[in-house]
Amino acid sequence: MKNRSQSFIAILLGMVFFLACQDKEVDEEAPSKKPNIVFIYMDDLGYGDVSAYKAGKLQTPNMDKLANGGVRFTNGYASSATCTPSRYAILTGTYPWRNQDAKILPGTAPLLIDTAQLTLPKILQNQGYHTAVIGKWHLGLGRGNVDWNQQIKPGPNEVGFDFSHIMAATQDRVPTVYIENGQVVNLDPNDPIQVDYDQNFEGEPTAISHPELLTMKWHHGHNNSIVNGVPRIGFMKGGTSAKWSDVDMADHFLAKAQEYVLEKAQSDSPFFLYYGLQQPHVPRTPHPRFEGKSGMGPRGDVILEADWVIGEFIKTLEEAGILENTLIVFTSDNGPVLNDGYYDDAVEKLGDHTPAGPLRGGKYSLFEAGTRVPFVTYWKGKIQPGVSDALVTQIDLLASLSALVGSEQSAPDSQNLLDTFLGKSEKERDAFVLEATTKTALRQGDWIMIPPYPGPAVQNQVNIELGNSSDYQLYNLKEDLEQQNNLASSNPEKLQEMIRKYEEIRGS
Ligand code: NG6
Ligand code: CA
Repeated sequence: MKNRSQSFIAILLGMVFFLACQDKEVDEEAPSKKPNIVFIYMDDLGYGDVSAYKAGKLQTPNMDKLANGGVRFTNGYASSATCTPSRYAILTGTYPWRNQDAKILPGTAPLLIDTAQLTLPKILQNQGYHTAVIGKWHLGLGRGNVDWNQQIKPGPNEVGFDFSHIMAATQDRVPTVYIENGQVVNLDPNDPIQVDYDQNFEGEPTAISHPELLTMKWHHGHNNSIVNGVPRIGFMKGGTSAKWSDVDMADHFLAKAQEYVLEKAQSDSPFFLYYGLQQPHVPRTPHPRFEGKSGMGPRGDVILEADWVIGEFIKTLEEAGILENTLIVFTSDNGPVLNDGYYDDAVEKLGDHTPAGPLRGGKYSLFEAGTRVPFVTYWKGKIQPGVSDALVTQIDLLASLSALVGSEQSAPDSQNLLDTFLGKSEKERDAFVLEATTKTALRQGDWIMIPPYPGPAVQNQVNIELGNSSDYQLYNLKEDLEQQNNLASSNPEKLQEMIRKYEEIRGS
């Protein structure tokens, strides 16, 4: 009896062991957890600023690692030639020109995204993702009249981010403090912060009243409050202990991003990190480690700083063992500008570097350099390296990534180009209405049509051609990437076709 029951137990144990092994095998074969998704979103980085695009002289080895190891898009577009509208579009999958408030925002602007609106981070949250934004926000906070000394809401945490560590607007706008989950970091309650974009606070020095306090000189705009010797847009008083150090900003955001991914690498759920770098937007304040490194002045130096940051960040993903399970989207919110309001030698020391590559225009422009930006998808071991000429836009990331994570949620303007982003297809967007300071143009196939607009042909302060003309403009970008031959009068059929399509989309 004893023997029989013993052998019965042995058989039972054997079966349990066998089943356990089976389970393990099944586990190993099952698709691993959903991929982490990281956006590395640059600020004002041009098509020619990334050496992998072979269109400029600056060397960016770490950005190149992404670009040459993933799909490098040559027709990848930001939705707008300025920051806020592009950021609005990448998060909502919606054309920014549908929202008349989607324009460059002051630091005191209310939250631009409706808290009821669908956003990419919300879609990902619904699929079990932990979501975070670290870096530049510039989409407004609160509902107007924010008290910076209290909990600031609504903000990123109310539109889909579980964690936020941000600068409110831009590096050149007050408040010059970091805000974590709605709280100003390191704020001393005895030294409250006040912010105003119309009026100075009595007795506070400005760039006009105290030019001797400046370590960086302003060229246009940027003559209000002085922080760290840099004159800013807007007035600010108090909050001394909370003020950021400009030269440490890159290290600061990097440390936060590293801390976040290291923590989430331990977790069972995937994460989405929207990492908004501040470079090479003005004021360009490289850490002393990078000063003079590019030989192109601070603009080149901060791009090298950002490149180093990206290299460190990728190393962190690698060391955490999650690089193979992380899809990285690397791109920029709009095209390049040299003099954007400070005397910082960006023009003088440029040398033979071409931030826009062969493209016409720049930031603020309807011409290609305004919105055609470096755009890369990278996923080690999953995406085959390659170059794609397919027309893709940042608006399409919402529908595409929604499909990737198995969600059915989407937004009407966003097109599912997942296979293109994964390098498996050349399917492209059928048509795209790009935006530049509230003006719009139609990009479709090899063509772009720019309607007539009043206004100067060139914005003299920044020295950029804006695309304004009293005539229709029609360019074949395949044959004329530099937009030198306006075919509007020689190809009236194409022009009419483009106008019809443009009106159809704008009217919808
Ligand atoms: C402009 C600023 C410019 C920059 C830009 C926003 C002046 C004269 N110019 O108004 O320096 O801050 O806004 O850039 O103030 S963006 O990349 O965030 O859109
Ligand atoms: Ca920008």
